[in-house]
Amino acid sequence: MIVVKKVCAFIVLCAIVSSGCFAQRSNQTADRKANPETKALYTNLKKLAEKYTLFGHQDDLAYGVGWRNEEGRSDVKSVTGTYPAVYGWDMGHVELDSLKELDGVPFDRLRQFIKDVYKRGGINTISWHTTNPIDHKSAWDTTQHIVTQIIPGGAKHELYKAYLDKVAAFVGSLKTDEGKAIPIIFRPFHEHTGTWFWWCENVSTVDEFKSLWRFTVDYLTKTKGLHNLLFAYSSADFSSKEKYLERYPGDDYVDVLGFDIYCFDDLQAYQKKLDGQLSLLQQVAVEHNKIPALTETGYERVPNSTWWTQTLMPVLVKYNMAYVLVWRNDRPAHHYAPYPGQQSADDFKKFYADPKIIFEDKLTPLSIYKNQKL
Ligand code: BMA
Repeated sequence: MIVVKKVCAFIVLCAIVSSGCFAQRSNQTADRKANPETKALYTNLKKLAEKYTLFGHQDDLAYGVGWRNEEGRSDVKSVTGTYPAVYGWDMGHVELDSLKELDGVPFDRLRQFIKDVYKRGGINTISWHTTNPIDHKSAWDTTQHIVTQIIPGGAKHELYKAYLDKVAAFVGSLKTDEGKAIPIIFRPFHEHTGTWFWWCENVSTVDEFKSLWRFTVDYLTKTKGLHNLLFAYSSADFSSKEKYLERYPGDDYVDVLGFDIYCFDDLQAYQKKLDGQLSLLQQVAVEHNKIPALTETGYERVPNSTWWTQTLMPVLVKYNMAYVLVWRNDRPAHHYAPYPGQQSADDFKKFYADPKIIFEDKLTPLSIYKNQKL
């Protein structure tokens, strides 16, 4: 009798565990078939985030203030002596078969930059300021409801598939000389809680957005067979966990959680908003077992000489963000990282030297694409 009772108790316990009561949120990549390097990146980035934050810069190798396309040059390196750990790129206009992405970087160069970064043990993340597949107007054109027409069941769905075919062809071409697919953190449909892109919340419903996201992930991984992608869900402003998760397509479709936020002249207002949102993001990331990151930030022209250590750092240091990425250095009036002589350059060197922050010199020895104990 006692044996029967014990067996029954064991069966009940198994049922509870398998029903998910005690089950931990999945610790796997959204693409279960991701290649070993991509899985290692996922695991290692999550581990590193417990202690460190990697520094990232958009288009770092392609151009800077006063220069364009000079082999090996980087404004970040010119100031600190080393490259960023994370490199942001954009593939807007790949969908148009254009030779250059939307900010003028030739796709052939972009491919080479991504290869160089990977070889040095750095991390590549790609956003997609895509035109819309219906009339090819810019990402910022919100004059019609596009999403409802291009998701599965929509009249223009095939046009969206044709766009994704171009994305898949480019991503599929990101390989090492030995033919290994290079891991990429893909960050589509960013800032969706804003109102300025055709995929934003003012021009798509919650369900339409989720359908667009899920279709995109499934098409790239299952139909096109790409297994080198981690997927980053990154919003603009939000004021609660519920709001942040409103358009969340689900744990099986996302690897990195982030948001984009910019600093304007009221530094304290920026700090307050950043602090509040990072706190919410961190809670959501823990609850969903995902990698948290500050996917875009910065202060245009960095017109404050201690912005890095006195404005950004005091807030950043409170949280476990895997990386923080500042936007591109296009011209004197539009840049987010310093260059030699720029007024925040000395302060940026102090930020670089902070033990919590990792640039490429400290990342390379960690071999983040290898499955190992960090
Ligand atoms: C914006 C600006 C634009 C650019 C776009 C996409 O923030 O930098 O000049 O075209 O990002 O990179």
